[in-house]
Amino acid sequence: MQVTEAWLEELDGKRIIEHKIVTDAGMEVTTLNYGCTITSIFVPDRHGKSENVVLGFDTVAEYEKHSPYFGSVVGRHAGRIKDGLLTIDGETYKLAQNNLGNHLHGGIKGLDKVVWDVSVTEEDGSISIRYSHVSDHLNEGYPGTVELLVIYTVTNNNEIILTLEGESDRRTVLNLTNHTYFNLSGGLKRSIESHRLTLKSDQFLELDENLIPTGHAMDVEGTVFDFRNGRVIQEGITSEHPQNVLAGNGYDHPFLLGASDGVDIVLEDDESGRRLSIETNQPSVVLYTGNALGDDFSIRGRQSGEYLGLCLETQGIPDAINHPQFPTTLVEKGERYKSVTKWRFSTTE
Ligand code: FUC
Repeated sequence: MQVTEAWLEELDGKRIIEHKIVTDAGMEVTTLNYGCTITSIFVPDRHGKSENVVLGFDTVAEYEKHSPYFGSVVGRHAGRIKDGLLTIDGETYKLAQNNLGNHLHGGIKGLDKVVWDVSVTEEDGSISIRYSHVSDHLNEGYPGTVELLVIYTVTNNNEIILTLEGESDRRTVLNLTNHTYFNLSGGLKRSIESHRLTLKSDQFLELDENLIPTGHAMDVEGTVFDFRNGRVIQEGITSEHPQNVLAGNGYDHPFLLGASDGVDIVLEDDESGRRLSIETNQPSVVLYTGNALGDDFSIRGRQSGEYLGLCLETQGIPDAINHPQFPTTLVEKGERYKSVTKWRFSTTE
């Protein structure tokens, strides 16, 4: 395995640094310290042909201008928080309102737009890129000075282990995720509509018209939200289920995950034979099928557009602060927040 480093332009007085890791098994992962962004992942198809399977740009300027969180870490709180209001211990904090009067993905300058400090560690059979950043008290409105650490560990087994950690000097909320858009066809040859998803989830969260959880967990049984035995994404895009229609014809929903020890999520593209298996310690995954992906820019020479990529955002519950029946995203002073998700790429017969 090997890692190379390239120094790009400066932003906010800090150097933007790109890392590229190449594994012995033929995987190549490129990242930036701007937003802890994964800009490309090359993995072989069933014939051994290596191609990029995520949405990303070649320049930082394009990330600043167009990116709907392509490959980046989002936070401090992923998803929407109603009216941008966060009440903790009787005190209400006004978060940045960057989505129809609500708060989304950490605000106007969320963690996806920060230039993080970076270091590299090499172990036996893996290389880790470690990003650190201190988010100040009341940054984007959030209480607490929070020390954040994001580690991407790339292994010789074609895995990427994403470890997202934080510690605050006062009670606050934390809910980080990585917002990669996958497209396993390779080099964006096709949309994700024919991808097959298997998800160990009995319930998804109903959304209101602003895509905020209403508080109702709905049973997947008998609906196109039932991915327990695998389902092609297309079925949810053409579905007349009011929740698919409301999400912009597709999925933009949190699915509750059980406490399973093994693989929770499998995404497959039959034509290329590529498979992505995901394990996580998080209580939910937001499945977003790129319903609102703009078509007014291009992605490495390919015009962007709806359903070109699909996100599997393993995380705590969006708007959890307003729904005490769901697992909390509150963290205590000095408590270590730690989210771990493993992506493993392989091929089918
Ligand atoms: C996802 C969705 C949102 C939004 C954004 C870019 O996580 O939940 O609806 O469009 O990403």
